[in-house]
Formats: sequence, structure tokens, C-alpha cells
Amino acid sequence: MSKLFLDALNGKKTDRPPFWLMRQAGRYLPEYREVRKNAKNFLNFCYTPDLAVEVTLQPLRRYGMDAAILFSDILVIPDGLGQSVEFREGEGPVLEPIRSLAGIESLDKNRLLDHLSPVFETLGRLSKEIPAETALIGFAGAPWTVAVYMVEGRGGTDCGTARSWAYRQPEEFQALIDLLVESTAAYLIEQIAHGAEAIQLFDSWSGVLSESQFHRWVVEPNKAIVRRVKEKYPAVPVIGFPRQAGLMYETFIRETGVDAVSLDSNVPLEEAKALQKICTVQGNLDNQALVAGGAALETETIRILEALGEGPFVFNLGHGILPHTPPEHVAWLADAIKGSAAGSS
Ligand code: 1CP
Repeated sequence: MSKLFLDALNGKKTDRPPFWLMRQAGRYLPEYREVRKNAKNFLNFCYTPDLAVEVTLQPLRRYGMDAAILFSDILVIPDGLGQSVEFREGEGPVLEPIRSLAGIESLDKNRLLDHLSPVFETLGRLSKEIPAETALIGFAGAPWTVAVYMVEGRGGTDCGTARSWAYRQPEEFQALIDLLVESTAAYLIEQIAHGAEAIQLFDSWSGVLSESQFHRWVVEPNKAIVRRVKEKYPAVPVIGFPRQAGLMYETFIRETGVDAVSLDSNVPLEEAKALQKICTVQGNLDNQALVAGGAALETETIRILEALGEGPFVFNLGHGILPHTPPEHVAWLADAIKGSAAGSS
């Protein structure tokens, strides 16, 4: 059976745009909060296939998205490499920061895939449990974004420690990025072997870099991972997400070889339309419009569908769904997209 989401990623124009939402599993859903209440340790939650399968399926049951995304986190890679990673309530992730070559050398890539085997089990089970028309997305953080967390030790910074290290000691920083390229490619290849049908690489902090640094730490590592994954699985589409890359989006698409690009909400729709001529685009509803609902949500949704709906296009947000998003606004959005088939009014 052909899957709408995979058709769009393969550059086909579809009768209506397929959709899924970044962070579609999460705290805005009461049934997620219920599961999370009994799973205090977030990483253990990610490594428990029964729970990870259940919360991956929750948004599909309500809204029938065209794709399921594996429930996990980008920080399972540093955890799998042996860095200390903890998720604290109300604070987000906290890591023991790595700021020297010795720190990089203390990481052990040989334990990674064994450590992450529960994730592969989750994918194997999901590929059997999701509806036949739904695609399964695997993912990882891209090296720059994961390195930012590894070096800064937490989120919510201006990435200054990582940016400064990358300028002062580029060979050292390169060693960290190289380790992440290798680990991430191996991890994604294993995800595909266990049932992932498409891959998204999240480079959430790519927007803080200058042109030269963007090229070295975002374009080159994403390109290297795409090449390795495609060597093994040429037919599996890869979505790049160099968030807030602005004028660098086009270079990113042309140089990395991604099949699709996820656009943040700052990208003008005219520009998104131009990018659609070189690859499938995904995005880019403002997550605050989804919180607001009503006329604001309707206007924004229609603008996007009118500009990009002819495809190849995947409807999504510009960044993850916010925890205080009313579930009924998501229901309205799902209906609006499903009702937007070419020719229907
Ligand atoms: O229940 C909770 O309190 C945990 C909240 C949560 C969730 C639901 C975190 C902590 N991670 C996740 C799941 C997650 N993370 C998914 C699952 C699939 C889905 O989309 O439904 C995915 C794809 C991610 C990816 C992720 N984690 C990114 C990249 C995308 C983005 O939002 O930019 C990043 C940057 C993270 C780090 C992270 N994990 C969790 C938090 C609170 C953060 C952000 C911390 C910060 O502000 O820097």
C-alpha cells in the first residue's frame, strides 16, 4: 500500500498534504501525562518499549496523523556514549559538560548500539502495530545540536561555550563532531533495520552559527550522515531540519542531499514555495497559532495550505508542539488538513 507521507517525501504531489506534528506525543495530551506520572526517570521511560510504543500511538488514535515518530529523545546518544545525562522536572536536561579532548576521549562508542537496543525493539513493535497507511519516522539530533547539549550541559543557553570552543580549538571540536557523525549514522542505520521508513535529523540550534561555522558544523556533518545512511539504504528518505537557518536553507538542501527540509515558522511562504522546487518541504505552522486556536489558527493554516498545498509538501509545525496546547485545537487542525484534498472546498 502506498503511504501518503512517503509519497510526498519521494517528491510526489499528493491529493492532500500528509501531516504529523513535531512532539506530537507529549505533555499536551492527558493520556501522556498519565503514563509519565508513573515513569519518573525520562530516559528509562524512553528505554521501556511498552511505554514508548504506547505514547507513540496516543496521538495517532486521536488525530490519525500520516506518520508516527518514534518516542525517544536526541540526548540518548550522549547517554549511550557514557556521558551523564539527567532530565530534571521543570528544568529539562542536565549533562555533565564535556569541555576538553580528555572529555571527548572518555566517551565510548562501542557501547552505543547495545545501550540503545530498547529503542530498536520499540521500532520493531511499532512497525507491526501502526495502521497500514501510516509511516514510521526514526530520528536523531544532528551533531552540532547534540554537541551543544554535551558541551553546555543544559538547554536554554546561547550556545556560547560550544561556539567559542569550535573557534578556538577547531581540531578538538572536530573530534567531537566526527564521533557524533559516526555514532549517529550507525544509530540511524540500525533504526531503519528495525522498521523506520524515513529519518529526520533535528539541528535545532543551527541558527546561531555564522556562515563559515554553519558550513563546517551543520552542512558537513548532516551531509556525511546522509551519505552513510544512503550507502546502506538508498531508498529511505531523510528530512533535514536546520532550524532558523534563514538564508542558509537553500545551501543546506543543495549540499547535504536531504530528500526534504523542515522549515521553521520564520521562513516566508514565498521562500518556502521556491525551496519546494528543489525538494519536498515540511512545515511551518507557528506553534503559538496552534495554542491560540480560533481565527488565528484558521488564517495561518489556510495561508500555508494555499501556498504549499500542491506539493510536494508535508504539513507540520515550525517547531515542537507546546505543552499548554489545547488538544481540541489539534483536532481542528487535523480535520482542516484532511479536508483540504485538491478539488474539495
Ligand atoms: O515529559 C516530559 O516532561 C519530557 C518532555 C520531552 C518529550 C516529550 C522531552 C524532554 N523530550 C521529548 C520527546 C522528544 N524529543 C521527541 C519525541 C517524538 C515526538 O516528536 O513526539 C523528539 C523528536 C524530541 C527531540 C528533541 N529533544 C529535540 C529536537 C527538536 C526540538 O524540539 O528542537 C531537542 C532539542 C530535545 C531536547 C529536549 N528534550 C526534552 C526537553 C525539555 C528538551 C529541550 C531542552 C531545551 O530547551 O533545550
